[in-house]
Amino acid sequence: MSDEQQTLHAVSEAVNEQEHGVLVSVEGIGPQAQGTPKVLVTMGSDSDLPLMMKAVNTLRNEFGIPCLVQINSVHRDLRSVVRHIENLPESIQVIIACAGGAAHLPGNIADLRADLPVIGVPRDLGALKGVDALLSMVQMPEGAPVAVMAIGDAGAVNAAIHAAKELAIGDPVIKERLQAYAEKRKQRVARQNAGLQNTLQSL
Ligand code: AIR
Repeated sequence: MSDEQQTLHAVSEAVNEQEHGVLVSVEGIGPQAQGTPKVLVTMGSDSDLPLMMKAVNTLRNEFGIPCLVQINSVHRDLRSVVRHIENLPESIQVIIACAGGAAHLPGNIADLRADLPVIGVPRDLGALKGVDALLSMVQMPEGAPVAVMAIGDAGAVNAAIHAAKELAIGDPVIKERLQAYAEKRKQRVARQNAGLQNTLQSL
């Protein structure tokens, strides 16, 4: 098993065992994790986990932000979603919610939690290429906004960055880490330009 598969397996096992979510931080998962969770990363099914680990790993590895991971399905167990979301730890300041298909989880959470920003990540389930999930999330009625990201991997990573930006408003350490992250992106372009002659010759 690769490191990525092992991490995924550990999160999946821990989520299945715990009703109220699993703490994940840069130190580890569940009992190994440290700190208080600032972000809830929730999704309709554990089949969304490979996608949402992109958000979890960006939060913990790039920004050092501990998060709570929890499965919530508004179409399979709506009552438990209401219970979970109404009783989140006080430390949670931002919610990232992913679902595929008729993806009503972020919108429902936006209604349940008028006090917290909700970021939606649409998952591509195949049949409609994720456009179904995107439109389910984005067309919220006035008054309950969901900040919807791109479909798929870019959306999951961007959800974590967006959450970090929201937390950075009151946290200078996260602000610095965001600057460092942006610097790495600039360096990537510089590297591409530095090797451009060779790249052109190889095509
Ligand atoms: N889903 C689960 N409950 C409500 C929704 N929209 C979504 C999950 C997942 C998809 O249904 O978020 O993306 C398929 O789930 P599963 O468990 O069949 O793999």
